[in-house]
Amino acid sequence: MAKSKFEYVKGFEMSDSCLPNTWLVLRLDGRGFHRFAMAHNFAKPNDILALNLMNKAASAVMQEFQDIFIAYGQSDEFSFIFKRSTNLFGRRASKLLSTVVSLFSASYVFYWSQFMKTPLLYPPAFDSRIVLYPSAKNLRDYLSWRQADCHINNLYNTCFWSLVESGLKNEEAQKRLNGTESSQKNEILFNEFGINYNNEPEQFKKGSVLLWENYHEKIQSNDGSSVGDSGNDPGKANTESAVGDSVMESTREGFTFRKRKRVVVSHVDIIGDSFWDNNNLLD
Ligand code: DGT
Ligand code: MG
Ligand code: MG
Ligand code: MG
Repeated sequence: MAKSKFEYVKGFEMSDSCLPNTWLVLRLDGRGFHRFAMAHNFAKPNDILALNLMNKAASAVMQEFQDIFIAYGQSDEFSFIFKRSTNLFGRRASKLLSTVVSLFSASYVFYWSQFMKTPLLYPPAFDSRIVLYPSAKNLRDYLSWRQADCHINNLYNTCFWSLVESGLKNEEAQKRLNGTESSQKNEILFNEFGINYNNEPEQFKKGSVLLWENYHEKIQSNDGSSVGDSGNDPGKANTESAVGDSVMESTREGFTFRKRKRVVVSHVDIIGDSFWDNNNLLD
């Protein structure tokens, strides 16, 4: 068929495919979540349910885009790291950004009522950007930067809200903490509020790390009766089974197993070497 005379307009579209063979980091961040958190009465400084909702939405993104091999989240942000070799959407930045951020936002709203006790009062939005990192060191430094940010903010916020709870006005608490070192904030927490910062929940101090984990799903006993999905308990907040990638595997002890993978959430240190030594993620 002949092209219409209008078709030339397509030539105005800009190519925005990302440099090949680089780690593709997509970070999204809640828009105006200072206000959003207040409007929805988020617990201060950390609302565990809101943080778990963020993890749920991020899991949904990983399920859909399995070239994401690690995701890291804290506060109102999430970073998704795609394999260096990914060719998803031809590595087109606008296509990747718009699809991931809209799936994340839709999932956040879709799962809201499963996590939150208050009704959703207005639609949340998230911004997003892509940054490409050419070396493993750059990528690790990026993730270290985000996790260090989580720790710094959490220490500050834990201190700030303890001071406010003890009777200080917001401005007074801010003034008190102005210019203080980490060690001084630790001392304030310990001496004035009996809080040992080291004992604060790992999720608040370190944020959330989402990884793929392989497992064997028991699907059938030798008498042909099916058994429950042993690996995908919906009551378990920290795991999500992947769909569409199962491979019939083996029969052992009268049971048939299927090899599957699922997203697992942990709150581990990703700044030091041991995480990277124990997980073979950077080829
Ligand atoms: P933006 O990103 O420039 O549109 O503006 P915001 O307001 O989203 O600022 P941002 O992203 O730098 O900081 C995140 C805000 O979200 C911060 O004011 C604290 C709030 N927030 C995030 N998680 C929690 C939480 O678990 N509890 C409470 N109370 N607030 C939270
Ligand atoms: Mg921001
Ligand atoms: Mg934000
Ligand atoms: Mg933020």
